[in-house]
Amino acid sequence: MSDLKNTEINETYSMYDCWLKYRVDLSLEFIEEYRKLCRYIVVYENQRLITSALNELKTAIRNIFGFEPEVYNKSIDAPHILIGTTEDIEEVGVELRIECKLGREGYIVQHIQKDNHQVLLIMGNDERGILYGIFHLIRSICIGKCIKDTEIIETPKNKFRIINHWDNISGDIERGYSGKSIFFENNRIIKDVSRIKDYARLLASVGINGVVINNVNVHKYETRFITDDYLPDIARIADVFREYGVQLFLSINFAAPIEIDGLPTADPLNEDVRKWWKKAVERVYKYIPDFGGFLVKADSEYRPGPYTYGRNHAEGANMLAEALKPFNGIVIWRCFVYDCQLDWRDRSKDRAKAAYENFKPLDGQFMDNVILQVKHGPMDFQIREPISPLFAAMEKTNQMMEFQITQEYTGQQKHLCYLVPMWKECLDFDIYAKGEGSYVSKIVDGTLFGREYGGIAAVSNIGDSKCWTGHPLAQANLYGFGRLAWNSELTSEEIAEEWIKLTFGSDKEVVDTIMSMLLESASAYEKYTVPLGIGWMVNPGHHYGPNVDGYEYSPWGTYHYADFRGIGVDRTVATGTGYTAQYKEPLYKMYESIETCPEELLLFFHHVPYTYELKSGKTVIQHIYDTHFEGVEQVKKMREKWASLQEKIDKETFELTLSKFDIQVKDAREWRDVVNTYFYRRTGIKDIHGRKIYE
Ligand code: GCV
Repeated sequence: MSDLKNTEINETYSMYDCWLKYRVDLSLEFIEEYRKLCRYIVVYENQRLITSALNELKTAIRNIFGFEPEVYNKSIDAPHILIGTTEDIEEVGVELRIECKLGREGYIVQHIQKDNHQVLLIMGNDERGILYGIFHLIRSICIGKCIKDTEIIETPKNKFRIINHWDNISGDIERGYSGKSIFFENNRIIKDVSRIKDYARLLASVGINGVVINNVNVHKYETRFITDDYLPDIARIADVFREYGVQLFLSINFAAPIEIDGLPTADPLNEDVRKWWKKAVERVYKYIPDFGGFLVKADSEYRPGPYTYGRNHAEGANMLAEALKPFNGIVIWRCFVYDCQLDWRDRSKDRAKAAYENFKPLDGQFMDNVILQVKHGPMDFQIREPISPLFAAMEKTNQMMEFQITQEYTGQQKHLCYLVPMWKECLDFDIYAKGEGSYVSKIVDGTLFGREYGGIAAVSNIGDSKCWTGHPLAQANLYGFGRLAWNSELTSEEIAEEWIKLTFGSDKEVVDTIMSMLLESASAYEKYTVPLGIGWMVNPGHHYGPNVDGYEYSPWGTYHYADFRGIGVDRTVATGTGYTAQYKEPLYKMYESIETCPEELLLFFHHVPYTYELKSGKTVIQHIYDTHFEGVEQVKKMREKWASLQEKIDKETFELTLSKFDIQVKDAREWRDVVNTYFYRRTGIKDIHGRKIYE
């Protein structure tokens, strides 16, 4: 990896390599077999991406076995690794053991006999497939899989697997907790791209194929990214990502025609505006021939959009889609559209209903190169939300999932919160769009509604911190996102195990300990923060730390309605905002009825008295007290577990992570005491266990 160029002193260098450390237990008996095969590589093609793939394989072999493999472009008389696309391999007449049909970006790794030699075949459907196949092989060796278990035929489930950066040209990152941007610095695009290259490798190694480098809130200078002022430098970044099969995308400002060229309007139906965008798009492709397309936040949190001109979101998106279509570019249009000037006194309004209300009526009106990007929940990346009902409502429209890797509401990378289980829950959720078995994963990958485009995007959690993610263990979320976007059928445990072994090695105690920490972390966070799906209760603005009424009287529509009698938002049709009706049956009835509503979402859907009895037999107030005490104890235990690994983890990583746990223990206590005290003062109801709750 390149030399580090950053100023942070407390971060850990060893974690810079993340999961590409090549830690292998060389005493494993099958290692010898790999060693023999790795001596020689045969590769027939020599295109750019294959070169990167080959370099990755050579680097891995060098690091793992300590020798430089010999590379040939013709058949050889010895065991070897054979690399090529389906076409190359057909040409040289290799017979596969299993008949297979690979999809776009797919690959096969198979152990075959050729001319009396053992050959390990890595065959990609295309060049990206080869790159992913090579990373699969490296991963398999490092996590201790024998050759037989390495064999695989895989095609990614999701066509688009994209990271969204909320980086600004100032170098600041909106909701970034890992230092400054690796793309921008002091209002300029960074000159030295070596760190970007390291990042591209990391992304490719987990199957990410797209990156949006700038914030969806597009400010003054970033609006000009699509002009000659910035495109030469942006093209340099695109070049770096291209080598790793990662397509570059840009967030755009819907009002760009006005802001850049002084047009009187940005009305999407105005002919001059449409021409303006066509020219802008042509310009972008002149610099970046494989440009991915635009990501758009419009009519959302004060950003401009089609509503200003009395147009709808389909009209806005289609204008851009038309301009991008001749170049095979796409528009990713965000559905995070809601009224952020609500009046808390008006109980009939419900922010949760907004995405569905804005987009459902437009189903079928979007061009086929538009994808709607929908946040997983109807609110905003809370630790517990129901799935957005919009996913089930847009049969004739391409849709993509939006997750948030950066931990805006989940501890801001000071707290350990492994998010993969939550993402899995979302993807595995049966939303009944077409009856039973309508899993969200099948909507976002396009298969349920037969859509061509689909995918998963997530907001990045990296910055120029030496370990990329501020908290070393937060790397697991970046790794996990990539793996899940590639294959949503992987389990949280499988992903965690891979990540731990690749990052810290295969020592059983290390693997078991970190695994248990990761897997309990999100539920611990939920316990000591916000109860039963109510969300928010954070300090306004920066969103860190407890403030139960922080947003209660604000215009943002994020209320809990706690009074001295009860708490929760009544979203039922019978007596509340009617949000439940946005779900298809049987979900509508399930959420509508307090008896069948899943308890972890009780306060999201219902307003209940504090004395309401849960299935556990506890009252809501006692549940709040108990979970907050438990959550703190869990965090203390996680800290102890980490401390027990002192001898087995490098000093810097160990100490940095321990310091994060110290913060987490302190913060969890604060959350416990603020939340419990708030409700104790509101209700006057004592904790049945008589624990200390402040007056
Ligand atoms: C980029 C939340 C965040 C904002 C973010 C917004 C969005 O409101 O707090 O920082 O803006 O979501 O997703 O557009």
